Amino acid sequence: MDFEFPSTDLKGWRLKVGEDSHGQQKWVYLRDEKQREEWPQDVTEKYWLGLDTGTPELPEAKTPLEAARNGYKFYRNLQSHDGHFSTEYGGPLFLIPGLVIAMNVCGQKLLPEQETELKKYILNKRRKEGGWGLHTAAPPTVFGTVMNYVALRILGMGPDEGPMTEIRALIHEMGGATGIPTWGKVWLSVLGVYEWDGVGSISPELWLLPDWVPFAPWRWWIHVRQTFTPMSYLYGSRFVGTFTPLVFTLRQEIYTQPYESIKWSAQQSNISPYDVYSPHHPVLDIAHGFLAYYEAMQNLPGVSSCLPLRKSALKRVYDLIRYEDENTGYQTIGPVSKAFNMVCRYAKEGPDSKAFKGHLSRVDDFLWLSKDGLMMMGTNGSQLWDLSFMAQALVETSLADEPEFKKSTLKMLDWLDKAQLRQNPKWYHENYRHQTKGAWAFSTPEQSYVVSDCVSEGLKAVIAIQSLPYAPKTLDLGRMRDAIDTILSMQNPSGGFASYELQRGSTKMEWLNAAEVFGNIMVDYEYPECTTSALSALKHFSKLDPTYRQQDIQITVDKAITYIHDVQRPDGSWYGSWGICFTYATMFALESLAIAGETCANSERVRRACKFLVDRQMEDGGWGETYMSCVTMEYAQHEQSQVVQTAWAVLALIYGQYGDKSVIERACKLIMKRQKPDGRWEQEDTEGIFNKNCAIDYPAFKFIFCIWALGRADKYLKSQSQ
Ligand code: LAN
Repeated sequence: MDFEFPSTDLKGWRLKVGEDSHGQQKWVYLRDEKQREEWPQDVTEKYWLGLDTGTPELPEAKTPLEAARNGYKFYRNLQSHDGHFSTEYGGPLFLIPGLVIAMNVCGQKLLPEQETELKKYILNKRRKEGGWGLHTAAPPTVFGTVMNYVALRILGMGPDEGPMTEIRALIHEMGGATGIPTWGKVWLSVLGVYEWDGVGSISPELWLLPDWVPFAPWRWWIHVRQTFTPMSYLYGSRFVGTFTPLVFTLRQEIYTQPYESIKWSAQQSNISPYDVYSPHHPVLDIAHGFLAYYEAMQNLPGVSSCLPLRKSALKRVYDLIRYEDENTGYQTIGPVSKAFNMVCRYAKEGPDSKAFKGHLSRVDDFLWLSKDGLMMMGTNGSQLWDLSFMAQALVETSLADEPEFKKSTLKMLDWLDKAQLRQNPKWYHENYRHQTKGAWAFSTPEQSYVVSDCVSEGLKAVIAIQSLPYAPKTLDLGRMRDAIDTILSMQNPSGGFASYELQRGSTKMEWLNAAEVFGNIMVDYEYPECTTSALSALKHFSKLDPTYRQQDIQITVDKAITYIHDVQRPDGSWYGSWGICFTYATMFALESLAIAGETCANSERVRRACKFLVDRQMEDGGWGETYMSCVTMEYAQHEQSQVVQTAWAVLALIYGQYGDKSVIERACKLIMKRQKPDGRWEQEDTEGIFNKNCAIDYPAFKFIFCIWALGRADKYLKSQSQ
């Protein structure tokens, strides 16, 4: 019998924007026909649900600028009433299971419609090989397959319903769940289907180390420490949810041998070869070996709760969890810590506590309904990031000068105004946070984290819009100076900028990387992308206000350019850590060099970079890289050109003032050919990456960068031919 995917009536879904906080996005389901009539679906909702948007056909574009205009005519339909562009942000496949397990152990249920759509999403993203990988573009792993199988079971799928038997067979074929990577071990232990003894020590005592210790956790990359912190609480207190019948059944389903016969202590370093990207460093295994003795003491009944060190470590860790929750309005920095923190608050304070309820109130922020079902996003949206680029693109292409787009442009400024962080976080010192005064976060202000490139692109967007004669000067120089202070505070001695903070420790801390599926996660490394955003923001600002911290800005910019020079690869490219991959980073780096006055005409570096790109232009005029470039650090050719990467290459070549205009013309033709009659571009392959190994989608990029590249190319091609 054929199995039918579960689904709800998509006509019942609406997107609520800004209900609880600025920029918030939340999908709600209207069961009642009358409510649906009173609140009809708009184009944004229809678009993201894959329904007919009814958007009109536009006059055929004859020039790149006309195509850019058509593109924005379509894209502005997706602008919300508050000014931002609501967008899905999916890709990673380990997020939903974390949330589903967390809700389950806390005795909570999502709405039935949400559960149905979550199941649909998981099933839709199942690969032809039969399971799930780390992200939607990757082949199955034990982590992806076991976690999603467990999620489906909790969401109500029977053990033999639809494809479940097949999936279980694949799990067994891959060796069963014993070899699941550490983060999976932790989630399964919380649920009660793995034993904490099988998890290498996640010692909360590390948070008792004095700050001067070279590997103390406050020095770790923020995402790792904010994930480690609640994990260490759950590990240190050996938290396990209620033993329901499902727990006992799952214990029999996901292993290749009886649960009771598994030797758990031997599993600590058992990580499935299907999953490993960063194998444990011997230092980590040795540390785990020592800590195992200490942990054995904690485990002795009656002894564990009397040990003062563990007690004070747990108290310390719980305080840090509370600070993080309160700083972020219970969003936390991201979806992984969100689910873990929620369980910690439940474990300590119970289901009726203010803290736990606060967490529940911010679950929907991470859930996005797509045409494939309900997903958990990489963050609570990408509001600031998408909007900042779009604003700059509109201004640089001169589309912002056109009367029909003025209102939309002003709405963006209004959004930016309300999204700027006006002060440092409440628990600034206590939670080891970087200053945030004057900054913008990647998503919403409530999330509250500065990112070096988000504050920079946010500021650039404000400067761009406020340069328009019709725009009010909503952000005065004082507020921009706050942003500048924060940007200046984020430069590392090498001249490069990292993501959220300064680099706080040695790269040797990578030896402690216990998340086997990601690379380069322990340290906040410097990135050419972030560095470019920062240095360009400083430059744009200094034109506006040449007196403010003039010398600091100049020194910072010079050092940043030196860093960009230093990390250029011999083949002329730059490696990208947040977008795919060499094309993405090379676009940023060439923007930096253009600011330094370096172009093909006078710079061998720029010529080398342009040659790198031009050598990779495909037959059809486009560019295409797969995420494997990020994984292997070698250019991986996509079999099909991608409009987003083609747009990045066009922008890069324009920054470099590349002379052969036929290269850019052919690229524009390709982007125009792929445009639909209503101005949209279809979604192609994934655009983003993090931690070297996990792809993440930026679906707004196909609009933003195509419009930007076409509009700029139009000007560039004209100026060249004169
Ligand atoms: C992001 C998304 C945005 C991204 C850019 C601004 C593009 C980048 O230039 C700097 C780093 C940043 C902010 C970034 C860092 C890591 C994030 C938050 C993500 C890729 C989105 C999801 C990812 C996060 C770590 C996912 C949760 C998984 C864990 C490993 C904790």
